[in-house]
Amino acid sequence: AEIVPHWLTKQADLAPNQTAVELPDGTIYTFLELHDKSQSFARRLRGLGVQKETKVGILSANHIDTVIAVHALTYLGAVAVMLNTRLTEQELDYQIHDADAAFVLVQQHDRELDAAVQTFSDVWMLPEHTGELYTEIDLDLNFTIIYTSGTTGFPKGVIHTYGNHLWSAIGSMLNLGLSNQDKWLAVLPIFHVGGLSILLRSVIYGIPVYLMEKYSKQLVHDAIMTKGVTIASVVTVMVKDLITQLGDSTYPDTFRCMLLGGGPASKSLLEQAKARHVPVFQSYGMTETSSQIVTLSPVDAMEKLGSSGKPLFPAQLKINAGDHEVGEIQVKGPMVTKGYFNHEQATQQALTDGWLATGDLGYTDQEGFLYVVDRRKDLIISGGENIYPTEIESVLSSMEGILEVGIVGKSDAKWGQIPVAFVVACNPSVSEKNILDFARHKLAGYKVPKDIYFLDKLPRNASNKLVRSKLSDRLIDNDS
Ligand code: S0N
Ligand code: AMP
Ligand code: MG
Ligand code: MG
Ligand code: MG
Repeated sequence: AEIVPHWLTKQADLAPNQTAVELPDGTIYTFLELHDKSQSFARRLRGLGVQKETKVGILSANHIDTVIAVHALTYLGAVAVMLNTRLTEQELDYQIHDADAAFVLVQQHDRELDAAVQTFSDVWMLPEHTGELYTEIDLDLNFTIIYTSGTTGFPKGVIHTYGNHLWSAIGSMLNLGLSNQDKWLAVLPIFHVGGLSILLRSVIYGIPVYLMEKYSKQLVHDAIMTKGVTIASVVTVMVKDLITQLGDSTYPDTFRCMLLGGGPASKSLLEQAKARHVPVFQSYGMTETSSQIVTLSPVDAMEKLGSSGKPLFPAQLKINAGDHEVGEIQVKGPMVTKGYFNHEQATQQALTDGWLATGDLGYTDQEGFLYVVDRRKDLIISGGENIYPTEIESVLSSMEGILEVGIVGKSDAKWGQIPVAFVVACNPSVSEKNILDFARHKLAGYKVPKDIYFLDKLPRNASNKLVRSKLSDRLIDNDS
């Protein structure tokens, strides 16, 4: 096994007085303080039976305690199951049980979960238990599990080892560079890998994170203008907002990178950003690749608008098609997951000799730059959140009075895409309102269909498979 010194302990030694986390209210935690608090939290968690490989759910916004909890688990060799706060209780229960989480850490008791729950303050009240804490990190050990929905309709837990996260952080740095002035804005939720990876880069590089709990374009704008932020990770909807907010001003020169990921961005948005001197770096990545795996470099960012760039230093990319033709994007590298938790078959389907079949379609140009042209099968991305049609279809089909359902994405000026439903009802009393009430109880808000169209039957092919493209065509007809 590959062993490195514990990364937070190492930073607490190398740069004890350097800021590790800065909050908008001005509170600062140095690496030494973060180390001390994380170790203290770990000793309290031990009283709850947390030990090597214990799975602990974390369901929380970007709060300092969330950061401490993630690092605390590393001192016990435990696994953090990062849970999306936008999900319903039913959706959360599924993930919590699938991941076999011993309990869930939350900020407040505001959800009725079918699981043991501990608030951060509950844990802070527990006594510290003695015993060894990890002084080293085994890079092959599992560290985090993050759920991502699959084409089958059920989310699967992507496992990240410490090595996955370390190599991801190294790959990012070898591309973007590192300055001792760097400060990375974390407004993306920590429960997705895009947010989580910022925390890990912070301890691996020894740079501060500017941690924001709630997104607003005004607050993010102000942070970039006045708080010395040099890099910010964002999704497309935020870029749109921020360009509007920027108006005729320009960001400080020290703001060197707006790292854009989590989904596509239109050429026109990228052009607007370029015209406003906003240093947008498009990237391509996914939960399975522990964040970006293909990113434009600073040198190419302005010249290769629309491209997601080249595979990062420790990664490879291949497309099974003729030269420069569109095919499925395959990636390989030490940041790629070893698989899905307890889903051996799905793991085997996704990974072949270390190559991850992403399901996304793209091509590379003459110089090897990647252009992503279409997403993995039927995936809808709304504001950086993924929505799988099958998941919504199976939930709505279970409603009484509904015979069948087809879900497709509709383009939306704000969110990029939104889900809409085509419903075949077998009971005339089923209304749009009934369906939405039902959906809101079972599905995260962003998954609830924004429009419902009633049909007599759904378009199916000869083998009786739903043909969603025909539903999408109807949307275009309806709009025009
Ligand atoms: C865009 C965000 C911040 C919007 O949330 P906001 O404004 O806080 O909403 P609320 O005030 O909570 O709710 C208001 C209403 O809006 C609805 N709503 C909220 N979000 C969405 C949404 N996404 N789609 C549709 N509707 C939404 C609420 O439901 C509410 O409506 P009502 O009242 O009717 O309920 C928020 O959505 C957000 O944080 N999005 C980003 C999520 C994210 O992190 N995605 C990235 C996931 N991918 C990865 O992590 C891998 C790629 C990656 O690593 C990466 C990604 C980006 C940048 C860098 C990297 C990297 O490689 O490092
Ligand atoms: P997630 O695992 O939730 O982060 O979702 C990752 C998915 O987002 C990828 O498989 C792609 O379908 C999509 N995606 C990520 N980056 C891009 C990009 N640059 N262009 C288009 N789609 C993207
Ligand atoms: Mg996902
Ligand atoms: Mg908001
Ligand atoms: Mg996504």
